[in-house]
Amino acid sequence: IRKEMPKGFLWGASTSAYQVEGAAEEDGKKLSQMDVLNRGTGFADASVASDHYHRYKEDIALMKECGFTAYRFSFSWSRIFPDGVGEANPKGLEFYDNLVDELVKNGIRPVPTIYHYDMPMALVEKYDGWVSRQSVDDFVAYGEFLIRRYGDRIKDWLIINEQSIIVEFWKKKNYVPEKYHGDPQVKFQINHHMNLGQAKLSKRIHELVEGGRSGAAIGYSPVYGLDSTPKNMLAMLNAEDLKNHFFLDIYFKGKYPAGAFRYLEEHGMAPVMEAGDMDIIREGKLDFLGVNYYASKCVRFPDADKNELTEAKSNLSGRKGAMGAYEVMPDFYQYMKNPNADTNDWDWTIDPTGMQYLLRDIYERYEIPMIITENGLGARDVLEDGKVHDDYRIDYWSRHLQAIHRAIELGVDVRGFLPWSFVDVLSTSNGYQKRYGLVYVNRDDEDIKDLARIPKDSFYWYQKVIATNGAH
Ligand code: BGP
Repeated sequence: IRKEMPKGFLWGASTSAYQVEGAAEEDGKKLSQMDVLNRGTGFADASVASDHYHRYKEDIALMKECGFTAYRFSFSWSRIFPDGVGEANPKGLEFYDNLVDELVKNGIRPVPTIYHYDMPMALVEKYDGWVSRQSVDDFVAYGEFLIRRYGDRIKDWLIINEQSIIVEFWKKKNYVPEKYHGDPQVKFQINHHMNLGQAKLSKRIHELVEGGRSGAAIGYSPVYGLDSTPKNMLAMLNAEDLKNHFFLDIYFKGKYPAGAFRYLEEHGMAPVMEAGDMDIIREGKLDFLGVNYYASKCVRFPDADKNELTEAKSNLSGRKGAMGAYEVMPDFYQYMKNPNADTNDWDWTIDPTGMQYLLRDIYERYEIPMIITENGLGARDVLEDGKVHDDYRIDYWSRHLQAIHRAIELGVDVRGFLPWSFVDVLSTSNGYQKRYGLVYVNRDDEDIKDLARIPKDSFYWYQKVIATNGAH
Protein backbone atom coordinates (compact mmCIF):
# COMPACT_ATOMS: atom_id res chain seq x y z
CA ILE A 1 0.00 0.00 0.00
CA ARG A 2 3.16 2.16 0.26
CA LYS A 3 2.07 3.90 3.44
CA GLU A 4 3.48 3.09 6.81
CA MET A 5 1.00 2.53 9.60
CA PRO A 6 1.56 3.93 13.11
CA LYS A 7 4.01 2.04 15.33
CA GLY A 8 2.48 -0.94 17.10
CA PHE A 9 -0.32 -1.29 14.53
CA LEU A 10 -1.64 -4.84 14.79
CA TRP A 11 -1.56 -7.07 11.73
CA GLY A 12 -3.32 -10.40 11.39
CA ALA A 13 -6.62 -11.89 10.24
CA SER A 14 -9.91 -13.28 11.56
CA THR A 15 -12.03 -16.43 11.70
CA SER A 16 -14.93 -17.72 13.79
CA ALA A 17 -15.33 -21.03 15.57
CA TYR A 18 -18.06 -22.82 13.62
CA GLN A 19 -16.73 -21.56 10.30
CA VAL A 20 -13.22 -22.89 10.78
CA GLU A 21 -12.96 -25.52 13.51
CA GLY A 22 -15.03 -28.48 12.33
CA ALA A 23 -15.16 -31.29 14.92
CA ALA A 24 -18.72 -30.17 15.49
CA GLU A 25 -19.56 -33.15 17.70
CA GLU A 26 -16.15 -34.25 18.86
CA ASP A 27 -14.61 -34.43 22.33
CA GLY A 28 -17.85 -33.63 24.10
CA LYS A 29 -18.90 -30.65 21.98
CA LYS A 30 -22.60 -30.52 21.24
CA LEU A 31 -24.29 -28.77 18.35
CA SER A 32 -24.73 -25.04 18.13
CA GLN A 33 -27.56 -23.39 16.25
CA MET A 34 -25.21 -22.64 13.36
CA ASP A 35 -24.21 -26.29 13.04
CA VAL A 36 -27.87 -27.08 12.61
CA LEU A 37 -28.96 -24.10 10.50
CA ASN A 38 -26.16 -24.70 8.05
CA ARG A 39 -27.35 -28.17 7.20
CA GLY A 40 -29.69 -28.42 4.31
CA THR A 41 -28.60 -25.13 2.77
CA GLY A 42 -27.09 -26.97 -0.19
CA PHE A 43 -23.60 -25.90 0.86
CA ALA A 44 -21.01 -27.57 3.06
CA ASP A 45 -22.00 -27.92 6.70
CA ALA A 46 -19.94 -27.18 9.77
CA SER A 47 -19.04 -30.75 10.70
CA VAL A 48 -15.55 -30.56 9.16
CA ALA A 49 -15.32 -26.92 8.01
CA SER A 50 -11.60 -26.15 7.65
CA ASP A 51 -10.59 -28.69 10.30
CA HIS A 52 -8.78 -26.07 12.33
CA TYR A 53 -9.59 -28.03 15.49
CA HIS A 54 -7.04 -30.62 14.42
CA ARG A 55 -4.70 -28.35 12.48
CA TYR A 56 -4.39 -25.29 14.69
CA LYS A 57 -0.65 -25.77 15.11
CA GLU A 58 -0.03 -25.89 11.40
CA ASP A 59 -2.30 -22.87 11.03
CA ILE A 60 -0.49 -20.86 13.67
CA ALA A 61 2.82 -21.72 11.99
CA LEU A 62 1.41 -20.13 8.82
CA MET A 63 0.30 -17.05 10.73
CA LYS A 64 3.81 -16.74 12.07
CA GLU A 65 5.30 -17.17 8.60
CA CYS A 66 3.08 -14.36 7.36
CA GLY A 67 4.22 -12.15 10.26
CA PHE A 68 0.94 -11.87 12.19
CA THR A 69 1.05 -9.95 15.44
CA ALA A 70 -2.61 -10.68 16.23
CA TYR A 71 -5.28 -13.24 15.41
CA ARG A 72 -9.02 -12.95 15.92
CA PHE A 73 -10.94 -16.16 16.60
CA SER A 74 -14.11 -16.97 18.49
CA PHE A 75 -14.81 -19.32 21.35
CA SER A 76 -17.49 -21.92 20.72
CA TRP A 77 -19.98 -21.77 23.57
CA SER A 78 -21.18 -25.34 22.99
CA ARG A 79 -17.62 -26.69 22.93
CA ILE A 80 -17.05 -25.25 26.38
CA PHE A 81 -20.55 -25.71 27.79
CA PRO A 82 -22.14 -28.39 25.61
CA ASP A 83 -25.53 -27.81 27.25
CA GLY A 84 -25.07 -24.06 27.34
CA VAL A 85 -24.89 -24.07 31.14
CA GLY A 86 -23.56 -26.36 33.85
CA GLU A 87 -20.24 -28.15 33.85
CA ALA A 88 -17.48 -27.01 31.51
CA ASN A 89 -16.17 -29.61 29.07
CA PRO A 90 -12.49 -30.29 29.88
CA LYS A 91 -11.63 -31.35 26.32
CA GLY A 92 -13.14 -28.19 24.91
CA LEU A 93 -11.17 -26.08 27.33
CA GLU A 94 -8.02 -27.95 26.50
CA PHE A 95 -8.41 -26.93 22.86
CA TYR A 96 -8.68 -23.23 23.70
CA ASP A 97 -5.91 -23.44 26.30
CA ASN A 98 -3.65 -24.92 23.63
CA LEU A 99 -4.72 -22.41 21.02
CA VAL A 100 -4.09 -19.43 23.28
CA ASP A 101 -0.75 -20.86 24.47
CA GLU A 102 0.42 -21.56 20.96
CA LEU A 103 -0.50 -18.04 19.82
CA VAL A 104 1.22 -16.39 22.75
CA LYS A 105 4.29 -18.59 22.31
CA ASN A 106 4.52 -17.39 18.72
CA GLY A 107 4.20 -13.73 19.64
CA ILE A 108 0.67 -13.46 18.24
CA ARG A 109 -1.86 -11.60 20.34
CA PRO A 110 -5.14 -13.52 20.73
CA VAL A 111 -8.15 -11.28 19.95
CA PRO A 112 -11.17 -13.34 20.97
CA THR A 113 -14.84 -12.97 20.18
CA ILE A 114 -17.03 -14.44 22.89
CA TYR A 115 -20.09 -14.95 20.69
CA HIS A 116 -20.10 -15.34 16.90
CA TYR A 117 -23.65 -16.51 16.04
CA ASP A 118 -23.35 -19.93 17.69
CA MET A 119 -25.84 -20.23 20.53
CA PRO A 120 -25.86 -23.82 21.86
CA MET A 121 -28.79 -25.82 20.45
CA ALA A 122 -29.46 -27.06 23.97
CA LEU A 123 -30.60 -23.56 24.94
CA VAL A 124 -32.65 -23.19 21.79
CA GLU A 125 -34.44 -26.40 22.73
CA LYS A 126 -34.78 -25.38 26.35
CA TYR A 127 -36.19 -21.88 25.95
CA ASP A 128 -35.91 -20.72 22.30
CA GLY A 129 -32.42 -19.27 22.74
CA TRP A 130 -32.05 -15.50 22.59
CA VAL A 131 -35.81 -15.05 22.31
CA SER A 132 -36.00 -15.75 26.03
CA ARG A 133 -34.65 -13.36 28.62
CA GLN A 134 -33.07 -16.30 30.40
CA SER A 135 -30.41 -16.20 27.66
CA VAL A 136 -28.98 -13.04 29.21
CA ASP A 137 -27.89 -14.71 32.45
CA ASP A 138 -26.65 -17.85 30.75
CA PHE A 139 -24.61 -15.80 28.31
CA VAL A 140 -23.09 -13.73 31.09
CA ALA A 141 -22.16 -16.89 33.00
CA TYR A 142 -20.46 -18.32 29.90
CA GLY A 143 -18.61 -15.08 29.19
CA GLU A 144 -17.58 -14.60 32.80
CA PHE A 145 -16.12 -18.07 32.82
CA LEU A 146 -13.94 -17.11 29.83
CA ILE A 147 -12.70 -13.82 31.19
CA ARG A 148 -11.81 -15.44 34.50
CA ARG A 149 -9.90 -18.18 32.77
CA TYR A 150 -8.03 -16.13 30.16
CA GLY A 151 -8.10 -12.61 31.60
CA ASP A 152 -4.50 -12.83 32.78
CA ARG A 153 -3.33 -13.18 29.17
CA ILE A 154 -6.10 -11.55 27.19
CA LYS A 155 -7.05 -7.94 27.89
CA ASP A 156 -9.12 -6.89 24.89
CA TRP A 157 -12.42 -8.74 24.53
CA LEU A 158 -14.84 -8.57 21.64
CA ILE A 159 -18.11 -9.70 23.15
CA ILE A 160 -20.72 -10.12 20.39
CA ASN A 161 -20.12 -10.33 16.65
CA GLU A 162 -22.33 -8.38 14.27
CA GLN A 163 -25.54 -7.70 16.15
CA SER A 164 -26.59 -5.61 13.16
CA ILE A 165 -26.43 -8.67 10.91
CA ILE A 166 -28.07 -10.85 13.55
CA VAL A 167 -31.06 -8.48 13.42
CA GLU A 168 -31.09 -8.12 9.64
CA PHE A 169 -30.92 -11.87 9.01
CA TRP A 170 -32.61 -12.85 12.26
CA LYS A 171 -33.84 -16.26 11.08
CA LYS A 172 -30.51 -17.22 9.53
CA LYS A 173 -28.19 -16.17 12.33
CA ASN A 174 -30.53 -17.48 15.02
CA TYR A 175 -32.48 -20.69 15.21
CA VAL A 176 -35.88 -19.08 15.62
CA PRO A 177 -38.83 -21.47 16.05
CA GLU A 178 -41.49 -21.16 13.31
CA LYS A 179 -44.12 -19.73 15.61
CA TYR A 180 -42.19 -16.44 15.77
CA HIS A 181 -41.44 -16.12 12.08
CA GLY A 182 -44.26 -13.71 11.30
CA ASP A 183 -43.38 -11.30 14.09
CA PRO A 184 -40.55 -8.85 13.35
CA GLN A 185 -40.66 -7.52 16.91
CA VAL A 186 -38.85 -10.69 17.93
CA LYS A 187 -35.65 -9.62 16.20
CA PHE A 188 -35.49 -6.44 18.24
CA GLN A 189 -36.24 -8.45 21.38
CA ILE A 190 -33.36 -10.81 20.61
CA ASN A 191 -31.19 -7.76 20.06
CA HIS A 192 -32.26 -6.23 23.36
CA HIS A 193 -31.30 -9.40 25.22
CA MET A 194 -27.93 -9.31 23.51
CA ASN A 195 -27.51 -5.67 24.55
CA LEU A 196 -28.15 -6.62 28.17
CA GLY A 197 -25.83 -9.61 28.07
CA GLN A 198 -23.07 -7.63 26.45
CA ALA A 199 -23.39 -4.68 28.85
CA LYS A 200 -23.34 -6.96 31.89
CA LEU A 201 -20.29 -8.71 30.58
CA SER A 202 -18.55 -5.45 29.78
CA LYS A 203 -19.00 -4.46 33.40
CA ARG A 204 -17.58 -7.79 34.54
CA ILE A 205 -14.55 -7.30 32.28
CA HIS A 206 -13.89 -3.96 33.97
CA GLU A 207 -14.30 -5.51 37.41
CA LEU A 208 -12.46 -8.79 36.93
CA VAL A 209 -9.75 -8.28 34.32
CA GLU A 210 -6.91 -6.01 35.30
CA GLY A 211 -6.47 -3.57 32.44
CA GLY A 212 -9.35 -5.28 30.65
CA ARG A 213 -11.17 -3.55 27.81
CA SER A 214 -14.52 -4.47 26.33
CA GLY A 215 -15.55 -4.19 22.73
CA ALA A 216 -17.86 -5.58 20.08
CA ALA A 217 -17.40 -6.32 16.42
CA ILE A 218 -20.10 -4.56 14.45
CA GLY A 219 -21.08 -5.37 10.88
CA TYR A 220 -21.05 -1.82 9.58
CA SER A 221 -22.28 -0.57 6.23
CA PRO A 222 -22.34 3.17 5.73
CA VAL A 223 -25.62 4.16 4.12
CA TYR A 224 -25.70 6.48 1.12
CA GLY A 225 -28.83 8.24 -0.10
CA LEU A 226 -29.65 7.55 -3.72
CA ASP A 227 -29.46 11.24 -4.53
CA SER A 228 -29.87 14.66 -3.01
CA THR A 229 -33.66 14.81 -3.09
CA PRO A 230 -34.74 15.76 0.44
CA LYS A 231 -36.80 12.59 0.88
CA ASN A 232 -33.90 10.35 -0.08
CA MET A 233 -31.56 12.23 2.23
CA LEU A 234 -34.08 11.68 5.00
CA ALA A 235 -34.21 7.97 4.17
CA MET A 236 -30.42 7.92 4.54
CA LEU A 237 -30.67 9.45 8.01
CA ASN A 238 -33.43 6.98 8.96
CA ALA A 239 -31.36 4.01 7.83
CA GLU A 240 -28.19 5.27 9.55
CA ASP A 241 -30.19 5.50 12.77
CA LEU A 242 -31.87 2.12 12.61
CA LYS A 243 -29.08 0.10 10.98
CA ASN A 244 -25.96 1.64 12.54
CA HIS A 245 -26.55 4.08 15.41
CA PHE A 246 -29.10 1.67 16.85
CA PHE A 247 -26.15 -0.48 17.93
CA LEU A 248 -23.32 1.99 18.42
CA ASP A 249 -25.40 4.39 20.53
CA ILE A 250 -26.08 1.48 22.89
CA TYR A 251 -22.40 0.53 23.01
CA PHE A 252 -20.92 3.98 23.53
CA LYS A 253 -23.72 6.28 24.73
CA GLY A 254 -25.78 3.73 26.65
CA LYS A 255 -29.03 4.56 24.84
CA TYR A 256 -31.15 3.76 21.82
CA PRO A 257 -31.33 6.53 19.23
CA ALA A 258 -34.63 8.28 20.00
CA GLY A 259 -36.00 8.61 16.47
CA ALA A 260 -35.38 5.01 15.41
CA PHE A 261 -36.73 3.68 18.70
CA ARG A 262 -39.90 5.78 18.42
CA TYR A 263 -40.36 4.52 14.86
CA LEU A 264 -40.22 0.92 16.13
CA GLU A 265 -42.77 1.73 18.84
CA GLU A 266 -45.12 3.25 16.29
CA HIS A 267 -44.90 0.04 14.27
CA GLY A 268 -45.20 -2.39 17.17
CA MET A 269 -41.62 -3.62 16.86
CA ALA A 270 -39.91 -2.07 19.87
CA PRO A 271 -38.40 -4.50 22.40
CA VAL A 272 -40.17 -5.08 25.69
CA MET A 273 -38.02 -3.77 28.51
CA GLU A 274 -37.95 -4.20 32.23
CA ALA A 275 -37.32 -1.42 34.73
CA GLY A 276 -33.59 -0.98 35.14
CA ASP A 277 -32.62 -2.26 31.70
CA MET A 278 -31.30 1.09 30.55
CA ASP A 279 -29.22 1.38 33.74
CA ILE A 280 -27.63 -1.96 32.95
CA ILE A 281 -26.85 -0.74 29.44
CA ARG A 282 -25.48 2.59 30.69
CA GLU A 283 -23.24 0.88 33.22
CA GLY A 284 -21.84 -1.51 30.63
CA LYS A 285 -20.59 0.80 27.92
CA LEU A 286 -17.81 -0.53 25.74
CA ASP A 287 -14.25 0.76 25.36
CA PHE A 288 -13.46 0.02 21.74
CA LEU A 289 -15.05 -1.05 18.49
CA GLY A 290 -14.19 -3.82 16.08
CA VAL A 291 -15.28 -2.79 12.60
CA ASN A 292 -16.38 -5.44 10.11
CA TYR A 293 -16.64 -3.67 6.79
CA TYR A 294 -17.36 -5.27 3.45
CA ALA A 295 -19.77 -3.07 1.56
CA SER A 296 -21.66 0.20 1.65
CA LYS A 297 -25.42 0.39 1.13
CA CYS A 298 -27.76 2.68 -0.73
CA VAL A 299 -31.31 3.76 0.17
CA ARG A 300 -34.17 5.85 -1.06
CA PHE A 301 -37.47 6.80 0.46
CA PRO A 302 -39.93 3.93 -0.23
CA ASP A 303 -41.95 4.19 -3.41
CA ALA A 304 -45.70 4.27 -2.77
CA ASP A 305 -46.09 0.85 -4.39
CA LYS A 306 -43.20 -0.71 -2.40
CA ASN A 307 -44.05 0.78 0.94
CA GLU A 308 -44.51 -2.43 2.91
CA LEU A 309 -42.33 -4.21 5.41
CA THR A 310 -39.86 -6.41 3.52
CA GLU A 311 -36.93 -8.35 4.88
CA ALA A 312 -33.56 -8.51 3.16
CA LYS A 313 -32.71 -11.69 1.28
CA SER A 314 -29.14 -12.12 0.13
CA ASN A 315 -28.06 -13.11 -3.33
CA LEU A 316 -27.11 -16.73 -2.74
CA SER A 317 -26.55 -17.68 -6.36
CA GLY A 318 -23.40 -15.67 -6.92
CA ARG A 319 -24.81 -14.24 -10.15
CA LYS A 320 -24.50 -10.46 -10.25
CA GLY A 321 -27.88 -8.77 -10.03
CA ALA A 322 -29.66 -11.81 -8.52
CA MET A 323 -30.35 -10.13 -5.15
CA GLY A 324 -33.19 -11.92 -3.36
CA ALA A 325 -34.87 -8.86 -1.85
CA TYR A 326 -33.97 -5.43 -0.53
CA GLU A 327 -35.15 -4.43 2.92
CA VAL A 328 -38.03 -1.97 3.20
CA MET A 329 -39.12 -0.21 6.38
CA PRO A 330 -42.42 1.51 5.51
CA ASP A 331 -42.29 5.32 5.45
CA PHE A 332 -38.66 5.14 6.58
CA TYR A 333 -36.34 3.74 3.91
CA GLN A 334 -35.98 1.23 1.12
CA TYR A 335 -32.66 -0.41 0.36
CA MET A 336 -31.64 -0.64 -3.29
CA LYS A 337 -28.75 -1.29 -5.62
CA ASN A 338 -26.31 1.59 -5.73
CA PRO A 339 -26.22 2.60 -9.40
CA ASN A 340 -22.77 4.14 -8.93
CA ALA A 341 -20.88 1.31 -7.25
CA ASP A 342 -19.09 -1.75 -8.48
CA THR A 343 -19.95 -5.11 -6.83
CA ASN A 344 -18.66 -8.64 -6.47
CA ASP A 345 -20.63 -11.61 -7.82
CA TRP A 346 -22.89 -11.68 -4.76
CA ASP A 347 -23.89 -8.01 -5.18
CA TRP A 348 -21.74 -6.75 -2.31
CA THR A 349 -20.40 -3.33 -3.31
CA ILE A 350 -16.66 -2.85 -3.56
CA ASP A 351 -16.20 0.54 -2.01
CA PRO A 352 -12.90 1.46 -0.34
CA THR A 353 -14.03 5.09 -0.02
CA GLY A 354 -16.72 3.78 2.32
CA MET A 355 -13.96 2.65 4.67
CA GLN A 356 -12.59 6.17 5.08
CA TYR A 357 -16.14 7.51 5.33
CA LEU A 358 -17.25 5.17 8.12
CA LEU A 359 -14.06 5.43 10.16
CA ARG A 360 -14.23 9.21 10.22
CA ASP A 361 -17.95 9.22 10.84
CA ILE A 362 -17.78 6.75 13.75
CA TYR A 363 -14.77 8.44 15.27
CA GLU A 364 -16.34 11.91 15.25
CA ARG A 365 -19.54 10.58 16.78
CA TYR A 366 -18.10 8.32 19.48
CA GLU A 367 -14.34 9.12 19.84
CA ILE A 368 -13.37 5.54 20.49
CA PRO A 369 -10.40 3.45 19.35
CA MET A 370 -11.15 1.04 16.54
CA ILE A 371 -9.66 -2.06 15.06
CA ILE A 372 -10.68 -3.51 11.73
CA THR A 373 -11.95 -6.96 12.68
CA GLU A 374 -13.21 -8.01 9.24
CA ASN A 375 -12.77 -6.79 5.67
CA GLY A 376 -12.47 -8.97 2.63
CA LEU A 377 -13.54 -10.02 -0.81
CA GLY A 378 -15.59 -13.15 -1.37
CA ALA A 379 -14.62 -14.79 -4.66
CA ARG A 380 -14.52 -18.11 -6.48
CA ASP A 381 -10.79 -18.73 -6.18
CA VAL A 382 -9.19 -21.20 -8.55
CA LEU A 383 -6.37 -23.53 -7.62
CA GLU A 384 -4.03 -23.86 -10.60
CA ASP A 385 -0.78 -25.85 -10.47
CA GLY A 386 -0.70 -25.52 -6.70
CA LYS A 387 -1.22 -21.73 -6.76
CA VAL A 388 -4.06 -19.29 -6.31
CA HIS A 389 -3.63 -16.03 -8.19
CA ASP A 390 -6.00 -13.76 -6.29
CA ASP A 391 -4.79 -10.39 -7.56
CA TYR A 392 -8.40 -9.10 -7.25
CA ARG A 393 -8.16 -9.62 -3.49
CA ILE A 394 -4.77 -7.92 -3.27
CA ASP A 395 -6.27 -4.97 -5.10
CA TYR A 396 -9.29 -4.96 -2.76
CA TRP A 397 -7.20 -4.98 0.41
CA SER A 398 -4.63 -2.47 -0.90
CA ARG A 399 -7.33 0.04 -1.60
CA HIS A 400 -9.01 -0.50 1.75
CA LEU A 401 -5.69 -0.17 3.57
CA GLN A 402 -5.02 3.10 1.80
CA ALA A 403 -8.42 4.34 2.96
CA ILE A 404 -7.61 3.29 6.53
CA HIS A 405 -4.28 5.05 6.30
CA ARG A 406 -5.94 8.24 5.12
CA ALA A 407 -8.44 8.08 7.98
CA ILE A 408 -5.55 7.71 10.43
CA GLU A 409 -3.79 10.71 8.85
CA LEU A 410 -6.96 12.68 9.43
CA GLY A 411 -6.89 11.82 13.12
CA VAL A 412 -8.93 8.61 13.47
CA ASP A 413 -7.68 6.12 16.04
CA VAL A 414 -7.35 2.79 14.20
CA ARG A 415 -5.13 0.23 15.88
CA GLY A 416 -5.04 -2.79 13.64
CA PHE A 417 -6.16 -4.71 10.59
CA LEU A 418 -7.57 -8.22 11.00
CA PRO A 419 -9.22 -8.96 7.65
CA TRP A 420 -11.57 -11.80 6.82
CA SER A 421 -10.30 -14.44 6.65
CA PHE A 422 -7.12 -16.22 7.61
CA VAL A 423 -7.64 -19.63 5.95
CA ASP A 424 -10.69 -20.17 3.75
CA VAL A 425 -13.68 -20.75 5.98
CA LEU A 426 -17.22 -21.96 5.64
CA SER A 427 -19.03 -18.91 4.29
CA THR A 428 -22.15 -18.28 6.34
CA SER A 429 -24.14 -18.02 3.14
CA ASN A 430 -22.18 -19.88 0.46
CA GLY A 431 -20.15 -22.71 1.95
CA TYR A 432 -16.81 -23.08 0.15
CA GLN A 433 -18.01 -21.62 -3.12
CA LYS A 434 -17.26 -18.14 -1.92
CA ARG A 435 -13.80 -17.87 -0.38
CA TYR A 436 -12.09 -15.12 1.56
CA GLY A 437 -8.84 -16.57 2.88
CA LEU A 438 -5.20 -15.61 2.60
CA VAL A 439 -4.69 -19.36 2.63
CA TYR A 440 -6.57 -21.75 0.37
CA VAL A 441 -8.10 -24.85 1.97
CA ASN A 442 -8.24 -27.81 -0.37
CA ARG A 443 -11.86 -28.88 -0.22
CA ASP A 444 -15.15 -28.23 -1.96
CA ASP A 445 -18.62 -28.27 -0.49
CA GLU A 446 -19.14 -31.93 -1.35
CA ASP A 447 -15.62 -33.23 -1.70
CA ILE A 448 -13.52 -32.74 1.41
CA LYS A 449 -10.21 -33.78 -0.27
CA ASP A 450 -7.05 -33.48 1.85
CA LEU A 451 -7.81 -30.06 3.42
CA ALA A 452 -4.24 -28.98 2.64
CA ARG A 453 -3.29 -25.36 3.30
CA ILE A 454 -2.04 -23.49 0.24
CA PRO A 455 -1.00 -19.86 0.70
CA LYS A 456 -2.52 -17.66 -2.02
CA ASP A 457 -0.72 -14.83 -3.80
CA SER A 458 -2.43 -12.50 -1.32
CA PHE A 459 -0.63 -14.29 1.53
CA TYR A 460 2.79 -13.44 0.08
CA TRP A 461 1.69 -9.89 -0.66
CA TYR A 462 0.39 -9.52 2.92
CA GLN A 463 3.64 -10.89 4.29
CA LYS A 464 5.48 -7.96 2.66
CA VAL A 465 2.89 -5.47 3.82
CA ILE A 466 3.33 -6.66 7.41
CA ALA A 467 7.13 -6.77 7.21
CA THR A 468 7.18 -3.10 6.17
CA ASN A 469 4.30 -2.04 8.45
CA GLY A 470 2.36 -1.07 5.36
CA ALA A 471 5.13 0.54 3.34
CA HIS A 472 5.25 -2.22 0.73
C1 BGP B 1 -19.61 -11.47 8.37
C2 BGP B 1 -19.44 -12.51 9.44
C3 BGP B 1 -18.47 -13.57 9.10
C4 BGP B 1 -18.31 -13.88 7.63
C5 BGP B 1 -18.46 -12.71 6.69
C6 BGP B 1 -18.64 -13.07 5.24
O1 BGP B 1 -20.92 -11.02 8.40
O2 BGP B 1 -19.08 -11.98 10.68
O3 BGP B 1 -18.77 -14.64 9.92
O4 BGP B 1 -18.85 -15.05 7.25
O5 BGP B 1 -19.48 -11.86 7.06
O6 BGP B 1 -19.97 -13.37 4.95
P1 BGP B 1 -20.42 -14.67 4.19
O7 BGP B 1 -19.81 -15.79 4.90
O8 BGP B 1 -21.90 -14.66 4.23
O9 BGP B 1 -19.90 -14.51 2.80
